[in-house]
Amino acid sequence: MIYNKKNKYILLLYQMVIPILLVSICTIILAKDKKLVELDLGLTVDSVTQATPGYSRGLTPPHLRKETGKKRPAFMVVRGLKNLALYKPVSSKEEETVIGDIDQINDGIKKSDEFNYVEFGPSIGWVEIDLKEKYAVHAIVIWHYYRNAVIYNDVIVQVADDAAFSRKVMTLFNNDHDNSAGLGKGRDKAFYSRWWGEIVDARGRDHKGVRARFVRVYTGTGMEEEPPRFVEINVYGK
Ligand SMILES: [Ca+2]
Ligand SMILES: [Ca+2]
Repeated sequence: MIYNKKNKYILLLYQMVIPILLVSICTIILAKDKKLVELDLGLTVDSVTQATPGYSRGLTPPHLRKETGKKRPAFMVVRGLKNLALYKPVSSKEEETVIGDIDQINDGIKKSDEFNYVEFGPSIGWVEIDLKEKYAVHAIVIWHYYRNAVIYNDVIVQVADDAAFSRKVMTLFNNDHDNSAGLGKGRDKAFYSRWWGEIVDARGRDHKGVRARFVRVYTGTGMEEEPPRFVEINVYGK
């Protein structure tokens, strides 16, 4: 090749400009993919009972989260998440429910009225949802019965690779501050069940979520001896 000024510029183009362009294009694509959006829980007037029940009297457990009265900050997630729990197989520690059918836990209905909840006997139990395959789980949202102001004890949320919870068990939330459930002391706060649901964060620092197939939500009785009652559980992932 005859080395002249024109060839020099062409070589420079190949060696520097094109790689820079390629890196820039990839960066833009990745940034677009990582752009976060607010998790839409479908909290419309028609889909939840937007009542604000009064506070129970005299309940001041040391680990109760203070309610500010302000709207919860937007929970930002990667694009493309959906409720993977909807209509998937659901089971519980107790064979029988006291009120309702266990399938109501993930039927998509979040209203807290006299027909739309599942009640279990008065002990610490759990409900489990089989997502049918492994997914990246980013958030688990729980609606306990919220028509009355109830603080449920021992809310523990775990994910695992098997139904018996023996493989790759990960605890994502635990507010059992005195270890009465026997799964270890939890540092998470107790909370009043509310119509906006309790979000358990599984996003991780890099927004990759937590890979799992099975989700378990433990719940004890309420602090005023209310029986464990579930309205709905959503599992957001992809
Ligand atoms: Ca439901
Ligand atoms: Ca406890």
